[in-house]
Amino acid sequence: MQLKPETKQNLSFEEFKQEVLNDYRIAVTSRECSLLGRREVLTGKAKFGIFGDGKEVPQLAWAKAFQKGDFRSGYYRDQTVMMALNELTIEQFFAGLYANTNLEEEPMSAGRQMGGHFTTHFLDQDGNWKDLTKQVNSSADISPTAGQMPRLLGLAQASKIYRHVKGIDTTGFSNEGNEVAWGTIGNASTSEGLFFETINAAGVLQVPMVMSVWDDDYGISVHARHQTTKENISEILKGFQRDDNHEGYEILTVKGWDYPALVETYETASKIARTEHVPVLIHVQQLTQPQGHSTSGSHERYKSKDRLEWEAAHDCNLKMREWMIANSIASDEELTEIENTIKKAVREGKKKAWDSFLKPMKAHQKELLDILSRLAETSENKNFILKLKSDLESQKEPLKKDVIVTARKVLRYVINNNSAEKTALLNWIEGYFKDVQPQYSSHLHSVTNKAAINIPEVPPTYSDNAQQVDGRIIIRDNFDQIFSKYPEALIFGEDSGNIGDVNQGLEGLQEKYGELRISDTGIREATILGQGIGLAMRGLRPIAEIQYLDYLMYALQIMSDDLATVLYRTKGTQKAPLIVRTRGHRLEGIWHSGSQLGGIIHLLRGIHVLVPRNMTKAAGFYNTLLESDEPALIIECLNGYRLKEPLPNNLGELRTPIGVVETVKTGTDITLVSYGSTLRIVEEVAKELLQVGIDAEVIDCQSLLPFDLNHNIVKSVAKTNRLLVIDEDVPGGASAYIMQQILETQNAYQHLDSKPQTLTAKPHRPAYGSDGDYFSKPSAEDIFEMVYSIMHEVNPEEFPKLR
Ligand SMILES: Cc1ncc(C[n+]2csc(CCOP(=O)(O)OP(=O)(O)O)c2C)c(N)n1
Ligand SMILES: [Mg+2]
Repeated sequence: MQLKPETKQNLSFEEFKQEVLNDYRIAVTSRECSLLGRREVLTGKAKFGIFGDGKEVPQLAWAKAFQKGDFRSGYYRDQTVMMALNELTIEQFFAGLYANTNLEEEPMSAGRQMGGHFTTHFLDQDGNWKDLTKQVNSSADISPTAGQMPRLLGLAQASKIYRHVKGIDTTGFSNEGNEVAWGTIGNASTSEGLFFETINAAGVLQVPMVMSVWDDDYGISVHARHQTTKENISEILKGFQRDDNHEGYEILTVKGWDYPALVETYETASKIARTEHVPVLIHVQQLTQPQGHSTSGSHERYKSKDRLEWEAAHDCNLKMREWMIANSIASDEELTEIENTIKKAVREGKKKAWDSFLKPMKAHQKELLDILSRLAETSENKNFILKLKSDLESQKEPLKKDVIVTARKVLRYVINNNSAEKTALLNWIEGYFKDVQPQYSSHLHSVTNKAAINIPEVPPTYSDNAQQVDGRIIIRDNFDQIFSKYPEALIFGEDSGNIGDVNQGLEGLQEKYGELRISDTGIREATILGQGIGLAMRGLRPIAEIQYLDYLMYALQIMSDDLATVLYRTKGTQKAPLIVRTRGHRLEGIWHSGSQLGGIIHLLRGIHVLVPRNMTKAAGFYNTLLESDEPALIIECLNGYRLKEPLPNNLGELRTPIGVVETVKTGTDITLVSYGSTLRIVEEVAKELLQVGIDAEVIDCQSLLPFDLNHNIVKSVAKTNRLLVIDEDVPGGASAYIMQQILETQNAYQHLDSKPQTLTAKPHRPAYGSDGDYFSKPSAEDIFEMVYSIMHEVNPEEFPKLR
């Protein structure tokens, strides 16, 4: 190893020495946290621990290259860089381990994520953007390995957009696109498709992304020979290396215990990515995992004696220590003293974090004990109550759950008691839930005035002689308005750029707004989604286009694990108001149909799911969402682009409200509820039903998540006393959810005179072709006959049996 990295030669030796010593202090602090962290789990104070031991030294080098305004998207080994960037203290490290729900004490997720998930705050307490150029930024981690990769692509691409797209106000978001997006991944997780998809996409897009692979030869117990061809990720990625004739990557390799080489490597990577906007891959080799993978097991079970010995000798902190002594930066005694001081500081920090964690529980415990003392005196079950009280009192380290369990159990002993003391207990329980439940359940959606449900409706308006046009014209002209009104809006997807999407809803817009704003992407749904998340996290307004609803499945994991949880898992300190555009429903075949909606709505809680029945409604949803700060999925009707609609004269302005149903036909006999393309069939059937004397009310859900916030459907059922939900999803899919909302949330069961029913597709995907469709999905005749049979049951004389 050389003594000093080149770049540091302008420092005096004394300054250099102090910087190295300071780095070593961080490495030792981080290691000590890992060691004590493991013990906290094994003694039961924390549930699970996964730490950054063995990965400390490369992160010291990374932190030096990390500048204000940069972004991180990494994984659970990155505690050292967070400490080196002053974004993680000892107390905060332990607060995360204990799941402290106080955001000030546990700023990573307020206890919502297990330790090892690192976040900085992009938003202030009111949900407004902070100045991201003046702070270091860490996008909140997620647990699925490689799940950090798609978002990383968007974080990097934002720099490119900010550097090259004119007209965007970059204040607080970018300094001429000079920001690097830093990614980390474990060697084994590079086996995931998301890794390769992201690497390829970043090479195509040429974005300032620096990707570090922490390579310790293992993924839990599985050795590299089962993970990676040639057991070497940088070797097999060599084809991505740029050369004189081709753009590509800069690929660097470095040993994870070689401090000066690491510092130099990270400096080089930063410079290339930052100035040239070229992606860089740093393969950090020969790392170790001193305590094994996590608190769930021990690595002695799967590592050989030789390997364990090699790891002990190549521990990066140890190698750094040896190098410091060899180069007279510090003596063994000096370093031992530093280590001892740090050990003490970590122990103290840990204790402080535990005390703070327990403080609210102890206060609640005391409150309840006082209430129970008084209550016991008024109750004939005094002894039972006192027993529960003394059990609670004996708990020296109670959890929130322990306290409320006692309160709720006591309640059962005072059922017939009407005293003021019982009222005090009831009030206390209510207050407790009011206080504690939001600590676990808030921020699934925005709590700002920009929440989508707060954006007021603007109905479409029409001139007297409004033209009837193809639906695609309405969506196209509305997008034109959007891109001229919002310079920070951009759309990208397969075929979205040059030809203006497969249905020409973006026709001509690339020419008008440029290739960076209206762009084609590779066929890579997960990273299209990730691009959107990263761009949205950096203040842009992306619309990620997934060509067809069926192919959303490739992106569904990222939508579910990442996008849907951003606001929740950060307790409102980060957001990604991404709009996902797709099209589907009612196409004739196993694919291009809407059979997955039940799955989608259940996997995407946290994202609005909107199912407009025509393009005017869809246009209005885009306009609403661009005024809001929330993510949403809009599913346009694939068979709606060529259907005629009257052309509104307020495109760009009209807004469809979120969570509001529309009654498209009033009626008195039965309420028919549907959405999307199927709704058109229901509307037709409603006309046919009139011919046999059945007057159905038809309601379009429009928005599945959120669902009928005004509870209008129950008002309809109160009038008709009958309910049929029609859906092209499988039985028990979205229709079951709709039914649950109507019967349970809206209490419609009280008004029913007939059995509430669903009419859905067959349990299989629809077969190909018009006949396949007819025999797979609810047809007009199916709907007619089902409504008729319900009415036959009510009044067989007026409606004799049909078949
Ligand atoms: C998608 C997914 N599959 C499996 C896991 C369980 N898991 C957690 S960490 C891990 C091994 C990761 O190894 P590597 O990427 O080399 O990182 P290291 O822990 O070695 O730093 C596995 C399989 C997961 N978190 N996510
Ligand atoms: Mg590994």
